[in-house]
Amino acid sequence: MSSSYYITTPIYYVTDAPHIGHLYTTVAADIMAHYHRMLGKDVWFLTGTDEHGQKIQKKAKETGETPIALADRVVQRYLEAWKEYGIEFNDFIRTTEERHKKVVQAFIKKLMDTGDVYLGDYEGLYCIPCETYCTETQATNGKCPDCGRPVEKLREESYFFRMSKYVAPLIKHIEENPNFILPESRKNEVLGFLKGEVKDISISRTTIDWGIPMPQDPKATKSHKVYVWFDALTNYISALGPQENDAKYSKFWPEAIHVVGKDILRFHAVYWPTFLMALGIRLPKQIIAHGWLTDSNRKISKSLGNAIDPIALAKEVGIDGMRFFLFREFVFGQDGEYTKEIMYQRINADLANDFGNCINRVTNMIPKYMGNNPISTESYLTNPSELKTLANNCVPQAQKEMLDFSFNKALESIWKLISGVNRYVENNAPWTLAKSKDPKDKTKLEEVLVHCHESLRIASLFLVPFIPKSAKLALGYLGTESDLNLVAPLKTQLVWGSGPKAVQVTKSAPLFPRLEIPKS
Ligand code: ME8
Repeated sequence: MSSSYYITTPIYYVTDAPHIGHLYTTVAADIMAHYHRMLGKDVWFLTGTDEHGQKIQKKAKETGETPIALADRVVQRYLEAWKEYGIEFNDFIRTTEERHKKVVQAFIKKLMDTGDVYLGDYEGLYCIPCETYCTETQATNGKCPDCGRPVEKLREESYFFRMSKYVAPLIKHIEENPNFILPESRKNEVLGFLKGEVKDISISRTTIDWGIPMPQDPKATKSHKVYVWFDALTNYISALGPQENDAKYSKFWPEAIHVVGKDILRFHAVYWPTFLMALGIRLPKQIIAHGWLTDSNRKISKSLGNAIDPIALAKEVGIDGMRFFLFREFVFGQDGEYTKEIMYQRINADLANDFGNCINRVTNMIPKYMGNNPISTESYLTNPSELKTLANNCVPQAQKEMLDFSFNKALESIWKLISGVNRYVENNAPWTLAKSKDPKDKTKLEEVLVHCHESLRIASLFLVPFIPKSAKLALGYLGTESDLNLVAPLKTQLVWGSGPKAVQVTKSAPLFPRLEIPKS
């Protein structure tokens, strides 16, 4: 297994501030980056913004700004939101940066030299007021799908990318690498598309000014800008600085995992791999497509007017509450209906009641029944118990589920252990054992508490990537924050009995106050 790990999010349009959908993808990548850092991998986590093209140019016109002023303003909103949510990216790329533009131009130049990008005429249905092309199916009754005005047949000079040439090799790659596109259902969608009629695509635009210029070409009669998707997708490589930093590029590029929403899967699973094949660059390792967060079964998005501000949500239910809810409630590959009620219920039930209460109970009982000095755990942990059996089953299971991006299942597995602790406390009633004069009961009491403590150490450590602030606080109360120094990789530290031999436990403050569900 490689020791490097490279994970990316889509680069988001700077037309508007981020919403809960952008947060979802970014936190997913952050969890995976955090988790793999804890596993001892050398991680590179990239996010950023997509700043060229028609959408940005149009929006800037509406707001009365220059496109770059708009980008500079909106990018701050992304940076603020990611800071608030504790997103630990290694790099943030903006497509207006020089380091990016020069790679895009070098790539296009190479494809022009090999003949995979060629000059031709583009013919399509065009809406003049919106300055966009649309397909026959989009233009119902010859009307623009956006503004409803009549579209016209237009022909213009354009550069094309010879995508058709790479369809067969891409199908072969997808079939030979079953994990290249996940989940399976999305992979089949991509294969279905590839097995239909795939044409060469237009790779330049003459209708926009706000874009990266195509390289000089005496054959061209107009000034062309690079198609925004070619520009945007290249970020995953330009950010690694392939020309200046070969070591970084060689180390991380072969490990690339792109996390994307299902809306942009075709660009990542068809366009990008065919561009790379034409450039003679190896393909990314994996493309993971997740579903949409919906509101009344409609995709949550700025353009539909149902966007939800992540910073306002953090104020309401807390950063960790939000991070947890998004990945416990929804199945990563599928759409999920977002409602406030479900969010409040989930956070209250799992974090306030189960996890928070459990930490509170155990860190309260240990000083109460075993005294305020550090307690020694070693002698008790070799004995069997139902918690030990549970931990030995659930924790490896959760680790397996993480590798498949099955966040909800991994959390469910860890919750089996947490609920197990609550049940074990009830069944063994430490408060009754504490009243007994029998020395055997005293030993039993200590063993029960130490086994609860060990289960919570393991659960809290596993939860660090999901709910970093609260899980670290929990480890602090349990007296095992030294686990966070990761002297051994996470996998080893998650093994029963691998924690510190003596721990100083302190009674915890409530980790998650119960939330009052607002009346709507
Ligand atoms: O498409 N549910 O940028 P974008 C879940 N610039 N995820 C959602 C979502 C929702 N309701 N809404 C948005 C672009 N997303 C291009 C990408 S990459 C080379 C260029 C997330 O600002 C999801 O990850 O429209 C989706 O793919 C992305 O935001 C689209 O962001």
